[in-house]
Amino acid sequence: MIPSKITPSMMCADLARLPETLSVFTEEGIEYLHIDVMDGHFVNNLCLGTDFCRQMRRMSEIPLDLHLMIEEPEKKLDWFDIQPGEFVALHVEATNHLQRALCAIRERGAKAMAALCPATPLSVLDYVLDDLDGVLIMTVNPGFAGQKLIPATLDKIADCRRYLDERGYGHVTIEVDGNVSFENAEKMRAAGADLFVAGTSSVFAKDGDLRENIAKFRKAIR
Ligand code: S6P
Ligand code: MG
Repeated sequence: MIPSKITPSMMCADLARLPETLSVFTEEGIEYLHIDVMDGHFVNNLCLGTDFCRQMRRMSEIPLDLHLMIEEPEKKLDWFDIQPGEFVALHVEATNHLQRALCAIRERGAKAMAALCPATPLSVLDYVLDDLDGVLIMTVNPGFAGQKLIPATLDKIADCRRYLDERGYGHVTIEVDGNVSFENAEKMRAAGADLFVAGTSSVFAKDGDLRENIAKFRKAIR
């Protein structure tokens, strides 16, 4: 089993307390920072952009985990100054050139990830398995934080782990994103996920302390 890792969703962070939040993340060994980029076309929302990515790289040494919810991402990769070691996920529904786009991410030294909306079948990955470092399974429809888990996506995580293992791609990361609450995270780990997007339903939950939430989340995904 691939070791579990946390990637807090920075669109859920309190920007007024960002330096403090990032110091806690470094001290607690948070592995990635999840950056949601939305263009108002692929999803009905606008969110975080190129300047925010630049700022995050200046403020923290934690590598970025870019989630591009934008149309034709293959034409915009240069905008993001992608760094070696970062994860970059693009939606298979947003490009006609998935294979080429994944290769372009790897050419920059980053890890290429295909993101799938809840209704998108795993078979879209059949002919790009050699070009993938990760699969991002959306467990809500993309666009907004604070939504409810779509229950069928729990089966999809397990199906994805089996699909990868059976084909000899057990090393490929499965990231899960959307209502990854303490309770859901445990089920997602059992289903085979290894990279967990932590948002308003876990690490950034209003009624908890940040460090305590991280400790509780780590326990859930052990
Ligand atoms: C949603 C976005 C996500 C959210 C995250 C929020 O389109 O891709 O990364 O920020 O799901 O977490 P939560 O716990 O509020 O669902
Ligand atoms: Mg996301």
